[in-house]
Amino acid sequence: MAKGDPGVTTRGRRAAPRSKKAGAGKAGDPELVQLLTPEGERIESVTGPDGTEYRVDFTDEEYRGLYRDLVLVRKLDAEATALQRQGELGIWASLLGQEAAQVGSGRALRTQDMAFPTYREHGVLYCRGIDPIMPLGLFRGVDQGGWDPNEFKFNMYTIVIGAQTLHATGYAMGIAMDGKTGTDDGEAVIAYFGDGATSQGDVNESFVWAGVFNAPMVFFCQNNQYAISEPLERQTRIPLYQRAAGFGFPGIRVDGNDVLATYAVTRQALDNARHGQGPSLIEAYTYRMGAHTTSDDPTRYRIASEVEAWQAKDPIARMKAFLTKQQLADADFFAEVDEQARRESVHLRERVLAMPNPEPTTLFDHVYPNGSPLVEQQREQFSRYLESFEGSAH
Ligand SMILES: Cc1ncc(C[n+]2csc(CCOP(=O)(O)OP(=O)(O)O)c2C)c(N)n1
Ligand SMILES: [Mg+2]
Repeated sequence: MAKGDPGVTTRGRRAAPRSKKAGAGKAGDPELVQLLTPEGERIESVTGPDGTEYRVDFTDEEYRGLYRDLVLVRKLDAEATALQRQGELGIWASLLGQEAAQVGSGRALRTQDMAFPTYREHGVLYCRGIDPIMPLGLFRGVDQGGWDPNEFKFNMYTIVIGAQTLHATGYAMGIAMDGKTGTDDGEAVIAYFGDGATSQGDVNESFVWAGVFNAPMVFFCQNNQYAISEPLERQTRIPLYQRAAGFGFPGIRVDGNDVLATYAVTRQALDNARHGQGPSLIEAYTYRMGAHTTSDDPTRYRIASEVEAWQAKDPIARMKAFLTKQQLADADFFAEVDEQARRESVHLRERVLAMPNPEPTTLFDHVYPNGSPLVEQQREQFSRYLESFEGSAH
């Protein structure tokens, strides 16, 4: 699917509802924006609580493109998990189950929008056009994160929970001060974080700053129900999207396993931000199907029936069911996508195994753009330490 030019119609925040096909989440939760049910049925449009009408208007090719994205990011992610299991990566944080939340929001970004990820946003990274090998270099420990955030408008992965929301808010305030908002071509910023991160001071502080300075921000929370082993009920007594009201900006919950609804809601929030209407919070309601990371064993803290219930809401299965029912794709198409995914994952594996080990002192490169005497001192110390092993068997 062409980046930045998706055939979507989402109507303005105050637009009167037209053909009201469903209030937010007719199919189940009354608070959830959904355009594609788990069975693959299309809901034509959904009217949000403030009267915004959410709908998408993709071409057949674009619907198929979204499906391709979902399958590819899942396959590449599975390959990374396998590589970690074989000792080729130090750790991996899988996106399994969260493909629609990431592809829907990632494709909703316009070229000029800036994204601030956590450590799990491999699907958004893919949508930004970054080579998927980049995060594998990071988790293999041979790279410090190899992409240029300014070139791809996608910042470095952030492991410190919630910290990137402050970076994003500062960046958003900066672009507003530079006069880069207020038009159709204006810029907007999106910050990704998890349900657990909503308990962090940093996230709440960024809500305050974004709210009072009307920053062009979209806070995109992937509520995957867990923060490692801590379930959602240990983070909040109210639905997370309702937190936004206390900070003075709108919040909305979308079915994060529905790529169409996630796209529509994110595109609308970004457009509101770029037009100077300030921040909003999106809670993408989803589920982490795998472990927190490859260092975690989720069978210790959650039951199999819960995982099975979410399997029935799988984001890829529902898109496949939709394409099949609407005769937008046939068996040949699905086989061709699977084959592409297989080829790309083999290619990824080959390239990871061929990644060279870096010179150990490159650790000290790029700490500061213009260097620093203290870092140089540390580099020399470390070099002497390495030299002390020369000639020994270790
Ligand atoms: C400031 C900080 N505290 C603790 C950690 C350890 N930690 C890593 S991931 C994680 C849970 C995050 O959960 P959530 O925000 O829901 O994101 P998810 O991993 O589920 O995507 C924690 C506590 C950390 N990385 N940073
Ligand atoms: Mg979580």
